[in-house]
Amino acid sequence: MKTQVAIVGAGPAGTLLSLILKQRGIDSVVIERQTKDYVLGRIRAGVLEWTSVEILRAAGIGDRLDAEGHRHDSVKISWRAQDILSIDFERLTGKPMMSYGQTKVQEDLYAAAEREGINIVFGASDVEIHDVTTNSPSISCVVDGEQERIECDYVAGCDGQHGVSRRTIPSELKSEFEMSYPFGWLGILSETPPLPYLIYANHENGFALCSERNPMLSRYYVQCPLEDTVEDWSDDRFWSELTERLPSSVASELVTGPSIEKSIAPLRSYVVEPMQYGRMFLAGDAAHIVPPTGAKGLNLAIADVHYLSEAFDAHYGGGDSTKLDGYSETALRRVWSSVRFSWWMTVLLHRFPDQTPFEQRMREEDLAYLTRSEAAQRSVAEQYVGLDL
Ligand code: RFL
Ligand code: PHB
Repeated sequence: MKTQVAIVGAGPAGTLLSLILKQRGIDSVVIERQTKDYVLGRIRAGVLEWTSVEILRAAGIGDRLDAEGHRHDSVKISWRAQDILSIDFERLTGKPMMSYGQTKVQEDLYAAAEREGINIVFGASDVEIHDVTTNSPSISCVVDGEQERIECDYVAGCDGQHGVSRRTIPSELKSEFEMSYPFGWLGILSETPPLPYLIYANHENGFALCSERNPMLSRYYVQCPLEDTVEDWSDDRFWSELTERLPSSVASELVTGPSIEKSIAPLRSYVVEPMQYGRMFLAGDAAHIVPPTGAKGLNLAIADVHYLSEAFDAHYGGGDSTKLDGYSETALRRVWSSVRFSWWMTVLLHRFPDQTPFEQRMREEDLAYLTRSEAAQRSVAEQYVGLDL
């Protein structure tokens, strides 16, 4: 096989890239390790920045998003199960954000890719990337027991946190920045009506978050020790812990029910620099991880794809490679800004096992300042809804 851009990974980053490239007349092949059903079954992000909504609309997949997504003008933060602060994005920034699950984004992307006749190869194993420092890179893999090779001009590494692309960059040519947090998030889905708003809670038992997927599907999270397993968390224990971490006025509105999904995710911040090596470019979780507290992971993946597709367009459409050469530098500016915001939200809202009473007071003072200062709220609001591209 021969193509212009070989894309490794058919998550949101890889599939969106192939779709935008197709619309600009650039040919690609996408190679995915998992099956389509497996990718669609992963329960992940739920919140889109307004910037992401606009990128998805421009890629022609805004119809269902506009019909089924739930616009939120504000988000709430509570602490000590008592104080509640509401940050009104629409008033402070003129932009809302959108609740629309990653599962639906992925379904929309696969449907559009199919309509456009994009070649996505699912179930590819032993994926290896070759010769990206030459003018003729290629990818080898095994599909249905057959060895395949894809020759290409460029490689886009969109293969997530555990992919092969990042490992292709020799260690002496990359710098890695990392922080692991000493807790995880236990998340559940339940077929119950969600609260009408998103609320993040800082409580002495730990962080909690109430979110949604649709009018009859709620998504909730509680901070838990890293060693915990889902077996440690019966539904009853989950609901009673969540209720305790919320102000009573909020808890009284909660509708509980059996969970239909339950999983634990560790929290981590990670960035690799640069995001390019020879003719290979990294996008999304392949290059960076953020803890989910800032709701930034999927949005960053979408922003990377925006920059990368613009760069390929300038190269193939106008013979100008300046944007391709500068891709890493451009993408990393937004990456570091989101990494900082996600780290700050995580530190502000979680209980660290070894934190001192002084550190807790600092968090509460941050929250009190946010309550009093519109300037501080505007700063949080503009980062949450997403800075301009
Ligand atoms: P993905 O989605 O991991 O897709 C990468 C794809 O590459 C495939 N792959 C390979 N393919 C071929 N060969 C190989 N060797 C391969 N290795 C891997 C994988 O099978 C996969 O299909 O990365 P991508 O596209 O960069 O997208 C990133 C997002 O998925 C991620 O950042 C978000 O889900 C993070 N996230 C959130 N982001 C938000 O913007 N808002 C949120 O509200 C939000 N909440 C969350 C989250 C992530 C969570 N978890 C589970 C980590 C909540 C949670 C709990
Ligand atoms: C979600 O709905 O899954 C969600 C919402 C906000 C976050 C993280 C996850 O910060």
